[in-house]
Amino acid sequence: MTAAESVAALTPGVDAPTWPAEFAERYRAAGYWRGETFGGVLRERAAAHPDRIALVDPAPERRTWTYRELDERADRLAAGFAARGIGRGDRVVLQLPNVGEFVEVVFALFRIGALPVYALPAHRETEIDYFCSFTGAVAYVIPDRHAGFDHRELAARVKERNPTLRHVFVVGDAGEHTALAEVPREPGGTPAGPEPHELAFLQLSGGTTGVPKLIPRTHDDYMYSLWGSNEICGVDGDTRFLVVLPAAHNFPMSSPGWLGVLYAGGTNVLCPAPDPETAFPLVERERITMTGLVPPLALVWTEAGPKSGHDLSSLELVLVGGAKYSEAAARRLEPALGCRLMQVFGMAEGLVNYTRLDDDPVTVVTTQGLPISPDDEIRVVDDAGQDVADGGFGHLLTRGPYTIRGYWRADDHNKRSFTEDGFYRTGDIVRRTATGHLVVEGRAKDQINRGGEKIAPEEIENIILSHPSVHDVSVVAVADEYLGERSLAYVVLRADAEPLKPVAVKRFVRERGVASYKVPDLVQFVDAFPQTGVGKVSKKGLRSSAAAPEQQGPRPAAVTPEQH
Ligand code: AMP
Ligand code: DBH
Repeated sequence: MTAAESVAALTPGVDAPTWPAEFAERYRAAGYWRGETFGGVLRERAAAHPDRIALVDPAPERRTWTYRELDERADRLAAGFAARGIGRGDRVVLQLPNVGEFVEVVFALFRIGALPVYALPAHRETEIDYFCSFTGAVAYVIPDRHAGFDHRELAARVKERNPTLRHVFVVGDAGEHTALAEVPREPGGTPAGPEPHELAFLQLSGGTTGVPKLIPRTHDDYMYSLWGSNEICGVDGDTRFLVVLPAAHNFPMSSPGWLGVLYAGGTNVLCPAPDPETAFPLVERERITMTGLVPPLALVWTEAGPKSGHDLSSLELVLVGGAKYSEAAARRLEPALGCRLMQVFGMAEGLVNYTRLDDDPVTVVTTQGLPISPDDEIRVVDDAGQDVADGGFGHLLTRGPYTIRGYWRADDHNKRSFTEDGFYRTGDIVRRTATGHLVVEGRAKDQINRGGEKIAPEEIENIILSHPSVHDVSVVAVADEYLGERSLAYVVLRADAEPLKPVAVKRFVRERGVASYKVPDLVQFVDAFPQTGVGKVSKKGLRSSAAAPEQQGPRPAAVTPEQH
């Protein structure tokens, strides 16, 4: 890839549709797009309050970064990356757990205008290979080992297959690769950074298709989602935020997330694991004021809070989102943790809704909130695309100052996921209350929401279909008391195939190298699927006939719009 091609990749409109000029002008005029870049914001905060603590990485020994240190380290690492030939518009797949280096690397890349591609720690060879090849990534950043998995071996295999991938940087023991700590860190010499309207990074979508979609976010638009969130959540320089969920997820990054907290000059504490045994001592010791959880975790925290013996009294606000939070569970959180609850319904594509601190308690436990911006356009439409009256169920479409107009290099898919006039088809079925609050009632998209982790059934179906004994497969959601939903694979074996055990199907998926949350929770062998008129597998039929045997779990989730 030439330098000119790389820089083109930064430019909105080149690899993905962007906001038409009249919208961009309107968003600037309204003050939403402030003309800031992430690299510039960190520089300003470091000048304004150099000695405040920006980051705490508590394990294995407590390390802290002041704003000045983070700024300087990002600068030096940027110079080091540049010296190794990483430049503007280059893609860098970043797969780190919640460690200080995550933030350092991200800001170093922001400084040189290279684009982080945010992989999750759980991703494995299939996903990483795809991110590297699809984006033409020049570098891949990993931990040496994490959660019992050696990322260096995977990286070596991925590098072999991807000629664009020139560098593997390792946090820790580098093995055959390059230690991040050894990247030259002479001060200065960073090339000109990106413009505010240019791309900042590629975020991942949970997706509905065989391969994940990449979400191009600009400095201008993402920054608005941060400071807009900060205003709603009351984030300021005194906020002490615990990053409990994987830092690469859009929710803990931006709603208001660790980036929002850095924008406001507060302190982030990086939590190495989300369980109460790890998190509660940190809440106590670091005087945490705010955090964000997915519903299953919120349940665990709610159970554990009152009996933990830890002093959680510093906690002021817990945000819960990523999947539907039941009213019953939501009611229990505030008394159990002694703090306020805010529900958040967001998406990496853009739109984020929050209940408000001055909402009445019933609204907080029964709705998923209001959009950040007065210029978030919300439509709730029926199957024919006609607006439904407030209170009625419909498909949520949205357009606004921080919602993308198209995925990255996905022209065909974009035609389906966006309307001609640029509304994103969220795939969510919602109801809008008289106050404008949205209630998530279901889903029209073919996706499984496993406690906030999104699974595209098609991706897993394709893997199972490649098993020599499998004739056909359909992966669907079933209700789960703890996770909300989990995954069930209906498998039709070939007539001449030896019988298979469910565990063999699960092992097959795991061995193909995908994130473990995508491995089907349940496998059921069937003779045939219900057919639709056109002879295609009917997922609706499957869900309603889902005779999951007792040992395999409860009846299927009422998640499809057809069931309302
Ligand atoms: P993604 O597009 O992968 O970022 O995932 C965003 C999706 O997660 C949304 O479109 C919803 O389907 C789901 N989601 C996020 N927050 C909530 C919530 N609070 N309640 C219900 N669903 C949610
Ligand atoms: O699920 C999500 O993707 C999500 C949830 C809450 C999100 O992206 C967000 C807030 O910003």
